[in-house]
Amino acid sequence: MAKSKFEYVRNFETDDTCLRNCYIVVRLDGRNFHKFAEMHNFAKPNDDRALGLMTRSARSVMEDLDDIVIAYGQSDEYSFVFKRSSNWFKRRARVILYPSNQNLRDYLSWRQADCHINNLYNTVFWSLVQRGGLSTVQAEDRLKGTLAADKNEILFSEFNINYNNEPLIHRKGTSLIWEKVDETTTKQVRVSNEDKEVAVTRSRKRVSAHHCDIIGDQFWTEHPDILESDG
Ligand code: DGT
Ligand code: MG
Ligand code: MG
Ligand code: MG
Ligand code: MG
Repeated sequence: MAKSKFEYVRNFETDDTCLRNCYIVVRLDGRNFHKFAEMHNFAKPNDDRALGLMTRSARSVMEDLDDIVIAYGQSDEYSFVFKRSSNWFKRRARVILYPSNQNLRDYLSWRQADCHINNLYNTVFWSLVQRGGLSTVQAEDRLKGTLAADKNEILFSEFNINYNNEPLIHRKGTSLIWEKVDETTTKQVRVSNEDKEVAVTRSRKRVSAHHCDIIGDQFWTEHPDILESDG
């Protein structure tokens, strides 16, 4: 078949191949999620059913795309990090490139810091509204200009909440990574005319969810397989 006169539009695509050897990060953020959450009566500030659904969805994306080394989710967003050697969608752009491990960790740290700032604010805000009887406007006024320490203090002295004891999933978000697990199954084998059951152990990769700090070194030291070495 002759080439259509529209073929030429493909040339517009050729230039945007992402630089080789860079992690590719795609962050998906719910559009106008505020409205969606209202419409479906989400619990405030954190709706655990919605969080669970987000993580289930992200998990199936990750299980489908072997090239994703870590996925980080909080609020209405998930960031998917593709390994440096990934050739998915021919490395076509409209994404953000992070060439070094430090750059990539800084990106994820930025998202986790955002999670903390917002969740602390939301936790105090909705405590003031739901338990303190303030209107949303009054709660907003009350929190204007307050620092993290002030917010912790309001939570503690007025609502007996120690913010550090709030669920990790809300304070730290969710990191999905590949982890090796040993799976043991029994197998029927025939040995010298006898049926025998033998245990077979094989190593398998599985997506596991973590709600820990990813800003410090510990997480990265404990999971050295996520990042490839620089250089
Ligand atoms: P955008 O992203 O500019 O289209 O606008 P939004 O509305 O998606 O705003 P964004 O992404 O900056 O902030 C996320 C919104 O989603 C924020 O208004 C709080 C809401 N949200 C996220 N998680 C929950 C939840 O678990 N419960 C409730 N009630 N709201 C949530
Ligand atoms: Mg936004
Ligand atoms: Mg959004
Ligand atoms: Mg949330
Ligand atoms: Mg958002």
